[in-house]
Amino acid sequence: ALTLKEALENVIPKKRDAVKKLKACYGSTFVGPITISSVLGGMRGNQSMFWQGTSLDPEHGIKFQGLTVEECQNRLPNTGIDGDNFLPESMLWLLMTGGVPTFQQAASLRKELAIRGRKLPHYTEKVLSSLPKDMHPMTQLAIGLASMNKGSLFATNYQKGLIGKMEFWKDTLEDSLNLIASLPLLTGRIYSNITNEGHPLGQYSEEVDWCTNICSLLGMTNGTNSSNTCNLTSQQSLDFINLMRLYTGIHVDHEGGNVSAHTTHLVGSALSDPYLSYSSGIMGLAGPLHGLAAQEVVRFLIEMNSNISSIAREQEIKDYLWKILNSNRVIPGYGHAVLRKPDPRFTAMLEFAQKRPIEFENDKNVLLMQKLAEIAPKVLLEHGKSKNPFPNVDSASGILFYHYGIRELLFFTVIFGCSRAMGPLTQLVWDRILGLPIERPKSLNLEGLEALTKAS
Ligand code: AMX
Repeated sequence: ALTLKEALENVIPKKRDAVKKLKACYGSTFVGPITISSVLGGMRGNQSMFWQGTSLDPEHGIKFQGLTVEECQNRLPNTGIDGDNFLPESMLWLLMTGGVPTFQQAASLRKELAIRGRKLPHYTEKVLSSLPKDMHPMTQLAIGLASMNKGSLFATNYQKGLIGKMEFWKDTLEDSLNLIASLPLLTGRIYSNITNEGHPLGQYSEEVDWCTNICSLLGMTNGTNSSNTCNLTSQQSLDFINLMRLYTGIHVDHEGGNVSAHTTHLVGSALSDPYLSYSSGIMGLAGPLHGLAAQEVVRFLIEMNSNISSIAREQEIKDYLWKILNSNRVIPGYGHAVLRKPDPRFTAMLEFAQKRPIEFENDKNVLLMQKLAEIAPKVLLEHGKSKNPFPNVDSASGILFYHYGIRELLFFTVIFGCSRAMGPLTQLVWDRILGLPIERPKSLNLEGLEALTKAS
């Protein structure tokens, strides 16, 4: 079977030619207007980034190399033995090469990552063990990743002047795969820092997939470690692993303009290596307007449950939602800047719960999450402000993790960060393949903008 690198090498010449032709023949074609609202409004609607792996369709949601979430679920390989969800490793292959991997290709990438990720560099271990255990887990992740820049092949070889520009992608790919592979150990290390005085909660194995290692190192699988504090049955552990595969498989990327993806791309455009670039992306993911929404939803559901007498009382739920809206607050987990339909990633997470009715029958937070998906859109429609009254992905994800025992709400975003590495780092490899330049938009001051109004 071809390795990921070989499969990538096969598609590079065609893509390089296409980009060269586009630049040479159509370089002056207009992509769209840029308005003052866009300049002052977070560059909304401003089509000015090149991003290959995913695109966001207002009707169908995110598409991964043209495939919807549902198509990915039907077509991307899983382990073949213990799960109904595709492997994020399969998704990485799809993003990187543009093609669906065979079962063997997915299995070989799974193995390759498991081997690459078996050890954290000693200096990273040292840095992580020195951090206060109450330090924000995303700060710990960003520090851990940035420290790994010391071992970056790209940075080392670039400094030695050993590589030509068109070859930069090879070390960028090496670093990116090493970074992605290191995330189970990094994540486990951070979770043990915040919950277990830094003592390991589980063991790493080269024989299992990336998500099984993440779950094991979070202490969520049975029998892997004597200090394991997890109370899950083996079926629950397996379900949790599949939840992890589902979650990390569909959060990999959401076009290029979101803060974590854009930051990685921007920092990477200065030829910073993948560790520094993605560490910066993680800093952005830590923002409350970006990666923290899932945690807001968990708080919201718990609070609502303590304020209503029963989930069966629809009117009470409606009244509660109206109280929030009337006090000018938003209903977390609903609405979207681009999507105009229920988020298919939400639907996938909801189906995960629906397939396991007995598991969730007594979890009033998960039941409320499901009930809200019926009620909240009606209320938001009546309210009439939100352009999209439907649930987004964050409506369901956090509360499912919470159900299985991940109670440290700030930690959810670290799991998000594991997943999100795949999309932006794929793009970084492609940035190098295509030799994209440093990003440098022109900025304008107030007087500059005012001058434009006189000209028009
Ligand atoms: N509850 C109440 N009001 C809402 C709403 C919601 N869930 N979603 C949008 N609105 C309101 C907006 O606040 C805005 O009101 P305003 O005119 O008084 O400012 C109006 O509806 C129009 O907003 P919009 O164009 O539909 O949305 P947007 O593109 O400005 O913002 C988003 C999108 C996600 C920030 C917004 O829907 C929101 O705040 N949702 C709740 C928080 C949330 O779920 N965040 C996670 C988003 C998923 C993600 O990207 N990670």
